[in-house]
Amino acid sequence: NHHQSPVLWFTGLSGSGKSTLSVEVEKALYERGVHAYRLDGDNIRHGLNKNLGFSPEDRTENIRRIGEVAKLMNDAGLMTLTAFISPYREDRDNVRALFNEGEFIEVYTKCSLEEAESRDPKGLYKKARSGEIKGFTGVDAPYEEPNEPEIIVETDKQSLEESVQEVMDHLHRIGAI
Ligand code: GGZ
Repeated sequence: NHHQSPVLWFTGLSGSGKSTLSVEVEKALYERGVHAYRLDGDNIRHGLNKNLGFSPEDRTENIRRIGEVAKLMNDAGLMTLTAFISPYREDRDNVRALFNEGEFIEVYTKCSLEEAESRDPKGLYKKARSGEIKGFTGVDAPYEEPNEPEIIVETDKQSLEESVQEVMDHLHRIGAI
């Protein structure tokens, strides 16, 4: 029953700004002396989960493992940030259930498909539209919006700075920082 740091679970479409925002929030936390660690595709999908692809089953397993890792890091006392599409509501809710009330903070990086697709930093939407990639989230695979996320940032309407501030304000409000 000691004080627990929360996990910030960023969810949203590819190109919605999960990584960008989580990196900036991690920086803002660092500047305040908060020990945080970020899980993203680079350190998870290339390592622990490199045997997983993008089928519905593999995405579910991806999110399950990330949830368990986030739980371990949280037990170790770190504030944990995760940046994965996590397209299925049930998978996110299963992760939420690993944590105490208030410790799981779902951050929805809400962004229209049109905007996310126009950003297309890696050209993946283009490949999905041409059929080169099958089962791409938002094109021919689902994204289930959170019903009651703790935080919604509208990355196609607000600036990155505003979004960072919104997350930091929330953490302040709940006494996490
Ligand atoms: C969605 C895919 C796919 C498919 C490869 N669908 O923009 P990115 O490149 O950097 O982010 C996407 C990333 C998604 O991996 P996650 O682990 O976050 O997905 S999930 O939570 O659904 O398991 C994208 C790239 O991997 N990518 N193929 N078919 N995104």
